[in-house]
Amino acid sequence: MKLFPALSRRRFLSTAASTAAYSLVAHRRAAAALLNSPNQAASAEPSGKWMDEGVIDLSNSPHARLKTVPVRSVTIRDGFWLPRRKTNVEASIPSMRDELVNHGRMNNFLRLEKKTDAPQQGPVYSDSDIYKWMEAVGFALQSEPQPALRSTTEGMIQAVVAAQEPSGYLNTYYVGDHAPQRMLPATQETGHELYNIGHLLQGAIAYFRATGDPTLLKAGMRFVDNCLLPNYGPGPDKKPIVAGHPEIEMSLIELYRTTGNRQYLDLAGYILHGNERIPLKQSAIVYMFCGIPFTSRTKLEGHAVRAMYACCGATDYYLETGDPAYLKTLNALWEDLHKHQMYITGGVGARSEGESFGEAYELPNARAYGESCAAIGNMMWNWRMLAATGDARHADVIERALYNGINSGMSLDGKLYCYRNPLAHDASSGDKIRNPWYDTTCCPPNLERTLASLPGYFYSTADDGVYVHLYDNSEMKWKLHSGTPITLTQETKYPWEGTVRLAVKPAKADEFTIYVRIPSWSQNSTVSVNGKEVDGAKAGRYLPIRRPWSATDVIKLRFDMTPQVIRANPAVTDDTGRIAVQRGPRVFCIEQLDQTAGLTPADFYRYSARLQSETTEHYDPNLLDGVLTLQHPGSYSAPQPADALYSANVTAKDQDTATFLKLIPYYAWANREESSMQVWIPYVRA
Ligand code: FUB
Ligand code: ZN
Repeated sequence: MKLFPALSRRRFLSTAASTAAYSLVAHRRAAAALLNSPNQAASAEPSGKWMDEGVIDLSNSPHARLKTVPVRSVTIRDGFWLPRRKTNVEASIPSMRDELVNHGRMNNFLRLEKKTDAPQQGPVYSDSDIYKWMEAVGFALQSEPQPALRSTTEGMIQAVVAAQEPSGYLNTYYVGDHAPQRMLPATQETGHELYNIGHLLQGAIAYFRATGDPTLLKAGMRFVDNCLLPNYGPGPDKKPIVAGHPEIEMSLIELYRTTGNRQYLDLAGYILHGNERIPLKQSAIVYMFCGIPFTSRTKLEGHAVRAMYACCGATDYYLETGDPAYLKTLNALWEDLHKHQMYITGGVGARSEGESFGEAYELPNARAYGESCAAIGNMMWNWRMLAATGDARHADVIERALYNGINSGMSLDGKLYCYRNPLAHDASSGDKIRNPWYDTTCCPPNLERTLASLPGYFYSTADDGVYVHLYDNSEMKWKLHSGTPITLTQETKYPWEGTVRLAVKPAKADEFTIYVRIPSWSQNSTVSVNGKEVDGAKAGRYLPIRRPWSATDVIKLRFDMTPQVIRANPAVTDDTGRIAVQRGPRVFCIEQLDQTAGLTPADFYRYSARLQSETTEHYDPNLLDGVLTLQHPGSYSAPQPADALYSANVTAKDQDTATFLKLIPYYAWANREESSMQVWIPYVRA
């Protein structure tokens, strides 16, 4: 039996047109009108509500305490993130496109149009990498129109759409000999069909929000409307779904937000619930983080990216439905993340085997997996949790992951990527940590879409005012819920320095609250308004400042950037006897090539740091695109000619040649010649 029998062209068009039957809330009519009239929409200039939608659109989400602001409403100016974002657009996105094309990923689509006879290339999830790249483009275009990039992308979108079957089915792997496997239960477990479509939808929505062009979005909707909704779901007349790699849930909910069609939300809820009609082994339930009710989960386990994406979808579901069972589970999982599973870099996923979470406190350093996608999933999940709760602890995780375990994922020149983000590295192992291409190339376009969407993470609005989450030179031009336009301008050298000047300019004097985030690492923070100190700044909280604001008001924030020596919970045995150094939001590390002791890469683990010693700082504009380095007193044990595997009668002298350790920010490691690296450094008492 064919799962998706081919429709006649006429029936296909009429089915596509039936999407007009959505139940729409009034303010979504403009966007929906575009979606339902292809000719008009394809040529539409950006205008209307879709321009105002954020990284995710929470403007009508009843259980979102915080609402997103449009990506285009925030301009990041010269500071820490601007060069990274510029590199992303000028080097990463174009070079990644070349890599995708050169590795046959576009030919996979063109082959279906008979424009090439090149064989299918790449794993079953290869289509998703094209879609994720398109999402990066979509977000980049939301910040700045780039005609050349847009026109290249339009050509690629045409090729994708042309590869769609009249039934709405779209996948470049499950064609020809593979077609009979479509959506079989076993394929659903491992075949990534819905994962691919989920990424198509996210890419299409970002592109639509950038340009108003719904071409790709309509292709995604055709799959959902024609292949999924009529055939899959609860009830005896429909087939069951198991989302073997969660991703479709959050994208269906974003599609619901974009169109107002409740069926998408309900389908996401059904998938999050799991369906016992597809019996799964316990190991699959753990690994895939799906297949049983999400609300029955009690801990993070299995494949880290799958778990993070499932948590994103579940939080999205909560934001729309307010189902308390979801929030309860999400909070329990978050506690598990925070107490047992997250690296100091915000990375998650300890084990290479199964790319998975380990046991509680299992956080090895050199063997750490810490896939870039998992750290990004962590950020995306915490973004949703922040919206649901308004709790600054989620913004702290976002910042930690962003500055460290995510930012490490892309080289300074924007053309090499980490798949794994270990916290220690032995250069003599031959393991090359940054590469331009991976056959499983999920991480590079994921990093690109994250950097491209970054402006959307700086602020949120709430009924009583506005939240400031992240700090960098920037300007937001948006509006309060009262409708009053507001401009917020940050001037700062954050994260090099801890002061931020925040100029507040409402279009008319108005009373509202500005919630400024006091990072959890800043134990001594001061906040003032127009020179007058405001009491109550507490680390790890938002400080609400409610008053009548007018156009000349200025908030000044001062965060404590003193380098901090961090120890891990003793249960993290891989960190026993070790310390890490953090300054502001950034974690530091030692790279062998910065040290003066002259050890070989394999001897790298002979360094130790002296506890209770003062760390000094030095900004080096010529190193690693300009970095602040730290110097910390330390020592090393020189290799002995007769070093045995085990030696008796060791004296302190054997271990103790004094030196200074030079630390660089973790994100910048592995950007020069191959070098060993450590975040967690063994310590000796001073
Ligand atoms: O399965 C698709 C992606 O490939 C996963 O998210 C990554 O972990 C990698 O396995
Ligand atoms: Zn990845």
